[in-house]
Amino acid sequence: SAPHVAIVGATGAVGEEFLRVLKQRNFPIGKLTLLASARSAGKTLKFGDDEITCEELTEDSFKGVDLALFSAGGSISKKLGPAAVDAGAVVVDNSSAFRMTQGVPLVVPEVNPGAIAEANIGLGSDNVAGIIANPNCSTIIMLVAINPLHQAVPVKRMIVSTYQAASGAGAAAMRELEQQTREALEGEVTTKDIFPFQYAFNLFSHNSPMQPNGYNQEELKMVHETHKILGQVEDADKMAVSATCIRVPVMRAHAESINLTFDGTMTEDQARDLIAAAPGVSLIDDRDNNRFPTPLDAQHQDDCYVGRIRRDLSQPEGVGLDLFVCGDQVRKGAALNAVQIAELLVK
Ligand code: 2RA
Repeated sequence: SAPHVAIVGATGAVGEEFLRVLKQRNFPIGKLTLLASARSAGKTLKFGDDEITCEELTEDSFKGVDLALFSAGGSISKKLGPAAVDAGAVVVDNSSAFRMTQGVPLVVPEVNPGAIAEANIGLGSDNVAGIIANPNCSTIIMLVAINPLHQAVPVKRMIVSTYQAASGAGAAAMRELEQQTREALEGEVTTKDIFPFQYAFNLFSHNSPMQPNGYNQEELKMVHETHKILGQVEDADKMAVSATCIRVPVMRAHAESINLTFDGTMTEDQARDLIAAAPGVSLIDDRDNNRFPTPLDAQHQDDCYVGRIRRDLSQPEGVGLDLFVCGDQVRKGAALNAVQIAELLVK
């Protein structure tokens, strides 16, 4: 029978995208429970033609739940993810709480779907309940674009610069960007509640905590999550990855510039053909018209869009490649990826 699905953090940007994606993809649902904070409990949300009332999230919210999609922040996942598993639910967690935990699969369905079966997590009688972690949005968008190439010719070094949307910092950051843009056009920016400096007509180093080594947490997530998702455990096998993450005044789609060094030969034509044939990515790579991916092309879309594929002239022929990718941070970067994981469980 169709699973009893619970959404934790139902009223957030990702929570609402879960509902849109589940409906659009006709995900089989026997019963749907929406869970939110005490402040948001009682709100009703649309699910297709139905209106569903959010219940207050508690330890006891998971009785009878088969599948729980979490997107309510790391502390809620840490506190209640295990309680959901104890109640027999499979948890797909969008927070960073368990991503690097040994035994918790970290999954991009186009890249490493097998990690779920390896953990024997599933909804069947011979499966176990457990937590499956959804990777960080910037990692998902990067890997869905480069994986087709890496599977053909191993990537040994990847340098990525990101241009990350406001949605990654939450709905309040999106509202602040809009408000500040108005204020800037009127001559004076006064609203600075989310970030301590102007966001409108500006860009800045990603707002995640800075580490002693000079990288911020967002950048280190892209490094470490890449290794786990690609199954690179031994240091000698690990792709050399360096990231610079920047927040830019864009609403909900991330953009990333990626430079690759291959352990073998990868021409730009081979790369273009591999990406054109790969799931989850589409090409916008029109040099004649200088037409390449933009965040507005990618927002609200399932696919990530790849362009600017070109030989890296600073490296020997066939060894280095540059490309540019845009992907919706709320959709493929969070809700869609999690629902695609859930689809693997009900297959
Ligand atoms: C960001 N990756 O864009 C994060 C989303 N939690 O800030």
